[in-house]
Amino acid sequence: MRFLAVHPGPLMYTKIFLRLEPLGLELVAAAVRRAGHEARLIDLQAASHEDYFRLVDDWQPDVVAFSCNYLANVPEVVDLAKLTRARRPNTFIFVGGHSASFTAQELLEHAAGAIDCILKGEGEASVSELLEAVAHDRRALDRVPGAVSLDGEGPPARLVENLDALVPARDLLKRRRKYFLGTLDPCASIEFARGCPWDCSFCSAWTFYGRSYRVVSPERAVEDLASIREPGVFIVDDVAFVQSKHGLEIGEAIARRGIRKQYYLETRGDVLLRNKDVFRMWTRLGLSYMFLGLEAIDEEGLRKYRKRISLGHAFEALEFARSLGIAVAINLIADPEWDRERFAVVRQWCLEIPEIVNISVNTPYPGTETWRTEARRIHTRDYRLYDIQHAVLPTKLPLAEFYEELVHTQRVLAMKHMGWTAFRDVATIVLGHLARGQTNFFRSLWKFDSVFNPKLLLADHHRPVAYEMKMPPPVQAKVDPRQLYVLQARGRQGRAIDDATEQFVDATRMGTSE
Ligand code: B12
Ligand code: SF4
Repeated sequence: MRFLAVHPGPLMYTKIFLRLEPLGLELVAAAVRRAGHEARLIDLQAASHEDYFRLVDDWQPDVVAFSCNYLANVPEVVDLAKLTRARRPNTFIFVGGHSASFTAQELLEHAAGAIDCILKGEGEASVSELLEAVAHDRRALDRVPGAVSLDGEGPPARLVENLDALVPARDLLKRRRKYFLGTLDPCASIEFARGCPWDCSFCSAWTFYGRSYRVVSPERAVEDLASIREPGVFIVDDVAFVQSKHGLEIGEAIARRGIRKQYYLETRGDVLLRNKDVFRMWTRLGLSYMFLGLEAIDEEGLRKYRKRISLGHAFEALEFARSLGIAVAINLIADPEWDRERFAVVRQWCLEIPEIVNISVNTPYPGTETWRTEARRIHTRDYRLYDIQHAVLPTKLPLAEFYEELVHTQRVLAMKHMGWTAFRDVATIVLGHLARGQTNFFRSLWKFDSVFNPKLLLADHHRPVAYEMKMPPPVQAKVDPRQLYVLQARGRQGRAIDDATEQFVDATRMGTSE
């Protein structure tokens, strides 16, 4: 069968700071090819809707599969499915990915028949079985693990047993030069581990994977890395190098192979402090950017986000990251409760530190604990606003003023690293990019005001809403994590970490899940 994989368009952040390859979809497409089908992939972060429809008309796929990791992309995916159905009534259309897995039933209802099914969980695990049913017996759909259709639901989604068996179909992605992250231009993505052993209340990374944590073997990781042509590499792991042994072994294998790249990764402050040797080694190997999850700059804020890391430790982690001599970015979560004074304090603090500071807005998502425990009621059911750049909970300031403060703060912070000042600091790198025809980073330096604008953010709240999100269930004081999992939990056995690391995780997490 002809299988077309589609990644939806960019959200706000991707319009400026970075654009990354849809690794999950490349893995699904690879599984489809292994099962003997013909696969193509189009990424609407780097191609237009017209390009997509041209491809559908010319290539006439038997199956179209959308990736929906981001809740904010739901309306786009539903509309594309409906338009595709109108053009090709017999094409089988399905959706998978992170957010689709948590909102399967409502997605099917919005699509009113234009989406044949949702495949929950890890696509590689059961996509070939799904295609088998599509080709030979559509009634068998409800026997495919993770498949949900308007007619019913199959058995629970299955976990991929061995990550080493997976190879992303990177060759399917046209325009690879479009992918970049800051000065890493162009940049590819790689996965060294999957899942997260922590259980932060505002996050759905752990609930999706049933709090499991699996690793790619060092040999396999380095083989994959060696096949990447791009000089920049984004390590997509939720928390990089949870266990030092794994990070050191991959590092040693990279050194042995003489691979030279520049890397970006995201990790936690307490992991950084626990595994200093690993991060020092990776700095020698080419680690250039690190994103540290701190989330708040005061004890109260950190408690609220249930990071059991004391403020002293958070600053110590920042100090250590600084000492590595690499670019460090941190994220702060702005609460809709923030008033002008709180924004001013944050601005002041951020201006005093050299790091890149990213500010996102506290947003409860389906699949998280906060979705069920947040007592403040969401004031919009427009999926498009759930991109952590908009306020979906009631704001203390009038909404227009909240956005003015937010964007003013984001602008002050962004300007530390954008425009001519930033250009002067990295002129040699940028001139090198331009000489090779890579313009993504250079252009990003001047885009801030066209994308981040308080009037545009406010206007987004007044767009007609075609698809309304389902309301959260009645507020619960305590949530049983089993209600949240997409992939079933296997407890301790599902986490590929040693006992010392398991104890460290236990001491730094707040939840009581298995
Ligand atoms: C890497 C990453 C990014 C990257 C790359 C995204 C990309 N181009 O794909 C960058 C840095 C760009 C990014 C940005 C953002 N991200 Co992000 N990101 C992640 C992260 C850490 C890992 C995703 C990943 O690549 N995993 C590895 C691959 C192999 O897995 P995968 O993509 O999930 O795919 C698997 C399954 O989902 C499924 N699948 C996926 N697609 C399909 C399609 C079909 C048909 C099928 C059957 C299956 C299937 O099978 C795949 C293989 O197993 C996740 C957290 C997580 N662990 O999921 C957050 C996460 C997805 N991001 C999140 C958010 C909020 C954002 C931003 C909105 C943040 C911001 N600052 O604005 C932006 C939006 C970007 C945009 N779309 O324009 C949230 C999503 C919340 C939500 N419910 O919508 C997550 C869950 C993080 C979190 N803990 O809350 N992100
Ligand atoms: S450490 Fe917390 S925020 Fe980070 S991925 Fe894990 S559960 Fe999510």
